[in-house]
Amino acid sequence: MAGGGANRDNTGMATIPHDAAADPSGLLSRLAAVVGERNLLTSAADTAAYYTDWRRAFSGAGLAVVRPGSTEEVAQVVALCAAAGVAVVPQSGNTSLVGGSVPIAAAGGRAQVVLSLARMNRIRALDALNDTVTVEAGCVLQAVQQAASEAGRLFPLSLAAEGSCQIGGNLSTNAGGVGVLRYGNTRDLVLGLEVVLPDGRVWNGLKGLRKDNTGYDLKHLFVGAEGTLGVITAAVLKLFPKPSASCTAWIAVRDPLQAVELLAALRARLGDRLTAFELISRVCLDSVIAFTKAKGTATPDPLPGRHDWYVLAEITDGGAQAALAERTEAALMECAEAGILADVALAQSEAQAQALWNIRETIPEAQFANVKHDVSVPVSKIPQLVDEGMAALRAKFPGCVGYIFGHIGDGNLHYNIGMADEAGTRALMAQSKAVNAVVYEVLARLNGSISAEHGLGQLKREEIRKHKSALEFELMERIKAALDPQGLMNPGKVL
Ligand code: FAD
Ligand code: 2HG
Ligand code: ZN
Repeated sequence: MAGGGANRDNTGMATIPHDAAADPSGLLSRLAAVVGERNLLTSAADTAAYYTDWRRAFSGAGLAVVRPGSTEEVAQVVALCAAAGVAVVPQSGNTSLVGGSVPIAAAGGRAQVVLSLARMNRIRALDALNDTVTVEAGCVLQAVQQAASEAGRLFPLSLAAEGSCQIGGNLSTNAGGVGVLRYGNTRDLVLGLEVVLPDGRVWNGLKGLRKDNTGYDLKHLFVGAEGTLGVITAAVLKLFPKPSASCTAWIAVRDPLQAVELLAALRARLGDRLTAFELISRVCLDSVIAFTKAKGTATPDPLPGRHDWYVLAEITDGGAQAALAERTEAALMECAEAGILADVALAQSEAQAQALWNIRETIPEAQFANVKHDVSVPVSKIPQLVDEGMAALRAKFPGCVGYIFGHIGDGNLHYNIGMADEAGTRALMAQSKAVNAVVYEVLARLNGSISAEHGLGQLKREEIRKHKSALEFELMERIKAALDPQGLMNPGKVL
């Protein structure tokens, strides 16, 4: 990139001269003038990480990566792109599993820039008495959890990517994770938003109100929109009392039916104290054991015997640890006596609890390559989804293995299909669409969803056409056209 002093262009804006051949419209110079030269990345080395997704399944090139540091800068960047007819791909932590956060490979001739929110990472305010925190969109989720904890509160969104995903991405995907059973999805955790609209205007909806019935609730348009309607720059998030007691149990169950029965039994005994309830198949545990062994660390099997299915449950409460432990042990004992669990290990320390959670959170990395499905059905239909889906898959792809795990308490399973060996899995991945078709057929019968948490991005953009009505698409397209008539926000995603 050429250096040199700033000039004035015909808008009166300061510009930094660029190599004219690489920047025929002068847009890059204008963007650099807004964000500073060092926050406009154009070289292959600097931009590579922004143009490829976490699983290295999607790649596309942009004109540049722009890294604004304030809402005002985001607004100017978006306005400049709109004036130049250049598309904007908002990006937070780039942990999207559906290719939502990177430029599409073929944008129909339209240039794209990646707008990274990473520099907008300030906690603007924490109102402990209102139980709210106001954060910029580029705050890493873990930093928000930490800020809440330091104020004696809980921000309950929690997922394996929490060390790198950012609040703007969480909001834009309406992320789920392991706390949904008790606290809901990200949509349930937001009270207000600040958004830069596709024409560069700023909507300030940063209200910390729990009640506000003054017309359409605009914030919910942007939650789960995957960056197709505007750029979220800040949010007011709900905080909760920080639990003072916590129990973590690794429970062996016969099958998914027993897991669902156990969920009902534990909820009846523990109520909302049951905060997480994750299903883990034995093959997933085995894959974590093998994965960590290959990296030089051991993952001990939490129970002495082998079982086909496990549940990782977390129970939290205020009050004394001893009281919660007693209540939890009594509930688990009753379930064991009633024959709705096969064995259980209750963590005796925070370190033991963390070790159990490490197993769960390592699964996505250990299961990096297979045919992924992020599906949901009513909780009561989970056993059918597993049994009927796997029977249909085995009939069509003999020897296939269901690397199934996930948020069974929310009816959401990561229904990932591979073979027993890597080469077989690679061959199966080449037939992904045929594998998807089998799972989606069962899902349709059970009235489920093909995307429970990761969104549509570019991965499921075509497929979703088969699963929603024409009326639903008409309404979505009208909303898109009303907010983004030029179609500049994250093209090729969702719609
Ligand atoms: P990105 O990947 O950068 O972006 C995601 C989408 O949001 C893109 O479409 C992007 O254009 C848009 N976007 C990003 N920022 C903004 C913004 N400020 N304004 C407008 N649009 C924006 N997801 C779950 O729901 N539950 C899980 O349990 C879960 N676990 C995961 C575990 C691992 C190991 C990984 C890699 C992913 C996991 N995910 C999970 C998926 C992913 O982490 C979530 O979708 C997360 O919310 C994305 O956040 P991000 O900051 O990485 O967003
Ligand atoms: C999780 O719950 C994520 O860990 C990732 O949603 C799911 O890797 C997956 O399939
Ligand atoms: Zn998940």
